[in-house]
Amino acid sequence: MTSTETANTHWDIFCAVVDNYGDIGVTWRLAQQLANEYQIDIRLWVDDLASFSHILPTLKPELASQTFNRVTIHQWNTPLDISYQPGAVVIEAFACELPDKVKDQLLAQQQTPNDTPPLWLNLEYLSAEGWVEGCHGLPSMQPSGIKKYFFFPGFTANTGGLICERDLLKQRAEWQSDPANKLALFSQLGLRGIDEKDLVISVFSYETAALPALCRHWQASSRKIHALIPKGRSLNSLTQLLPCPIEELNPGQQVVLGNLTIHILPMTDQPGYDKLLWSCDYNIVRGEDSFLRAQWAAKPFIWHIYPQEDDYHLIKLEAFIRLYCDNLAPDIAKQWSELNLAFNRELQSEVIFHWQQLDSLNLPLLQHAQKWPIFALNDADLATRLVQFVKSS
Ligand code: TRH
Repeated sequence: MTSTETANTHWDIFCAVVDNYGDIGVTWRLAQQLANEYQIDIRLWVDDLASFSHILPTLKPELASQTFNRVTIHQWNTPLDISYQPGAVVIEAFACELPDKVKDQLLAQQQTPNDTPPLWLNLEYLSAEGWVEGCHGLPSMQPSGIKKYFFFPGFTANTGGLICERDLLKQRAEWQSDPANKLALFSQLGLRGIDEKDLVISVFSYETAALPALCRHWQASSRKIHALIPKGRSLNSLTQLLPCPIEELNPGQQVVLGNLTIHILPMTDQPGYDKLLWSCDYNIVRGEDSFLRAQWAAKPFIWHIYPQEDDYHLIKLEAFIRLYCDNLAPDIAKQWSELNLAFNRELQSEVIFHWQQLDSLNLPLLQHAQKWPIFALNDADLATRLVQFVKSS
């Protein structure tokens, strides 16, 4: 679909914030990419603008509608108190239930001769599991007689792909080609005392006993290590290492523990967070969106996956590990897999052991991380595949 063909046919994206920032993080990136790269008029409906404002600090949560970066953002209240005008596509993100008004409208259009409701899609969570290929793009007939299609992001050519803006990898490579960029960013974030040769690790995880274990290990490291941690859930696991209650910590503050310095970070907007990931030597990330952005950063990372019932998340983690390690030398693959599994299972001594083992293999791990994005993207990113899917449906 060319930009001309998509012009003036708006799409609606509905996002319910479950918890944390991942749902809105993913939909916000997708909305901007569709608007900017495909000139689609996007209306993003969000039920929790206060959460959204953590990753878009200039957003005004009290406004019913506002426009940022060519995307119109609407407060999604129940019942819907802003009129919904049907467009070409309606996307419900992560199985959020569409508002009744929207469903009624789809049904009315279905029953009107010569009228067709928008193409209805459910954007699913990202998974590297094999079954995703078989389910991607399948329709499900709703009781109203309207088809809803399931769009599954994924790492292979037969899935919906991965969110990655057109120039992102180029911008990242340019940024990383000059070490002055990372040092300027650290200073802009109010971080002091970071030398170019120090090891810098960003930490954005959930609570886990693996984190204080690693911090104690880093404390005794022969090299200076800086852990950059935004105010949030990671710090809940570090209370015993902190000099004061978490509420009293301020961005820019440092906690020095031997050769480890913990820097308290402000939350930044998404472009700022991307640059942080590009600038660190190692990134500890979580959920879905930061996990993917760490891959685009082309640096080694640990993935703290969102915990699910019955440890189902470990199956998802293992599926990704299999894919990521496919072309990795067996000794590195083993240490990197075990490190990720131990981190997620909160196995403290194992985490330290595998971190140490991996230390001497850092260069080949970095080289793998640099090659991975092109391999993971296959022929097209998620927005491109989504536009193609709409065109062919
Ligand atoms: O916040 P998360 O834990 O979100 C999770 C996952 O998406 C999970 O799959 C979902 O089920 C659950 O929410 C409800 O982690 P995630 O996905 O990494 O999202 C964080 C977002 O916050 C991401 O878009 C990056 C952004 N971010 C910033 O913009 N600035 C920052 O300073 C930081 C630390 C993050």
